[in-house]
Amino acid sequence: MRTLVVGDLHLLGSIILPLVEEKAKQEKVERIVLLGDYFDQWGQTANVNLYKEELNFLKVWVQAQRSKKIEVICLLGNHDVPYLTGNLSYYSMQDAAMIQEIKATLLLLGVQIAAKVDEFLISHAGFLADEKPKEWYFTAVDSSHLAELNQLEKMVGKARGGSNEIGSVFWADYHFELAPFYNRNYPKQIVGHTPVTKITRNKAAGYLFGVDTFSLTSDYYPIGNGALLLLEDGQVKGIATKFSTILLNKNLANTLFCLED
Ligand SMILES: [Mn+2]
Repeated sequence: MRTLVVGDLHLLGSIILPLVEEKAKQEKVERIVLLGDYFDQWGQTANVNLYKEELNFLKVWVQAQRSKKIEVICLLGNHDVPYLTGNLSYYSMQDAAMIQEIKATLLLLGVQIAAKVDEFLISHAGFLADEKPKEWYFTAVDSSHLAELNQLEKMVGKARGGSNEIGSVFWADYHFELAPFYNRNYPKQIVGHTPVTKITRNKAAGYLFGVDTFSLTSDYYPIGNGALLLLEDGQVKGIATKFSTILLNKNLANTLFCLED
């Protein structure tokens, strides 16, 4: 089964997901894995309209793919978990009604922590060292998991400014944690979370792929080239998109994240 893996969205789904849809069609993809971090973007946490529009876009888009019999697996990132647990971060938006709407939609979409595809373990940030995914990580989360989700979300390693020795599946840094402390039980992993300029493979760590190619600098310039990862029978291929050109043009024309009332 051909699977497309999509990096962190950060309120850019209305730009990214149509590109994903186009490539999914061209490549005859039957499964799409979203690596999470649907929300939060530099300087936009008070922009309730943006959250509302992007949340709605995500919901409608995922449901449309599923109705076309494309399996869509929605993984959870460190920017999504606070909206489920209510334990908000400084980078979370604060509008109470919107937070409830985000939580309800994430649960409706059936968000989960990890997925296993063709021997690859896929998650937002990755499983480090001797960390093992629990059985429930591969199924949709529900209210009985909130305490454990909160614990995992608080495990931030030193490489990301936290006090833990190493980060959890929501926080592991690709370069400073996941590669040097790579998990010998799960050498084949695909992750987002750490911005990369292109699909990145760490040779020393076996088959460790970083796919966070849509993240932006704080002044909204694309860091990555917007490539997607295609997985077929255990073989990995990069799929180019027009993302970085679109972003650059929107940035230059000053049409990104317009506040409209
Ligand atoms: Mn992210």
